[in-house]
Amino acid sequence: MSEVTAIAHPNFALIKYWGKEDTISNKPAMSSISLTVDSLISTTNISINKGSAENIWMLNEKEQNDLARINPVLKYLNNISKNNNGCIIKSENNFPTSAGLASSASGIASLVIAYDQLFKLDMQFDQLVEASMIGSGSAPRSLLSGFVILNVEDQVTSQTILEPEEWPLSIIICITDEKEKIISSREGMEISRNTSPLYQSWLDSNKKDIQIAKSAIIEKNFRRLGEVAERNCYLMHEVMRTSSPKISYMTESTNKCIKEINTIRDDGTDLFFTIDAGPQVKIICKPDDKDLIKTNFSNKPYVTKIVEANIGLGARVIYEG
Ligand code: 2P0
Repeated sequence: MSEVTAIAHPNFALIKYWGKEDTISNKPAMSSISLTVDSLISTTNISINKGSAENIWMLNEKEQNDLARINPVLKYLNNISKNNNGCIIKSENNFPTSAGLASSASGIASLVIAYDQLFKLDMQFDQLVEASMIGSGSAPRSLLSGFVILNVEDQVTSQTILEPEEWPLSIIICITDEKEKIISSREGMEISRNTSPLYQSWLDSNKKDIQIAKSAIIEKNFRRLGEVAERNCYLMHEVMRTSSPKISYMTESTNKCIKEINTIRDDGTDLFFTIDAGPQVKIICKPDDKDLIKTNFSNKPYVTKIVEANIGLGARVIYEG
């Protein structure tokens, strides 16, 4: 086999990871719960750079000079496969990269799955988790389908709580700005850990939020899940805001979306939102309500694009040649 292509979807955290326990293994300091998002796709093709130890990484058809994100992952994987050659990696996203849409999670998860297949490693799931975590702390969640928990107490484990068809909710993404973020999540997390006076209480609140969200998902309690997800999201953005220097990924457009969501909710429709390291607003709703919500946002000048999604599957190989 000379090449393998794998795909993975980004995931949106409902209970978020913001802060690392260890910057080398990249282990998150807190557990997280996410949804895998089907219509956004990262595709990664991998082949061996025969006769050279150099890794080459093309992202959206542009050769990357900075391989700091993928080299440690490849080093970990080469150790298992005993490969001494470099790899040629071609990744593409069908959605904006580095704009708060979790492209690094899906990019890394697809890379790890493609590598495993190219070298026929048949890695244990725990090793896939460890390898992808080195590249992005949220990437292990993109290995799996549905509602996913990444538990970091003791050993890091990742598991699907419910499969997509067990609770088929809809996701509406309001894109407000496609520009790449100025402060990467990686830098931002370290700034927050070192400077935010709220960081300790953010850490302390994680266990409870995980418990509430996990049981709300198991019981399919939409309102309870929405309440804890919004509270958790607000607290993460407060941690960012109280960091020094201040980190703000939310913009005026983001706030206008939140206001509109609150109006729709006051009018009797169940929905909730989450926002990550970027200004885009992700709305979670029941499938019957998605058209009404889309119509509400379709004529808003502060929303540049609306993307619809369902809850998706985990990372998988799509081509071997
Ligand atoms: C999350 N984010 O739980 C949180 C919420 C952004 C806000 O995980 O440094 O690309 O590579 O581990 O995983 C985005 O950060 O960061 C992220 P690294 P990652 O989804």
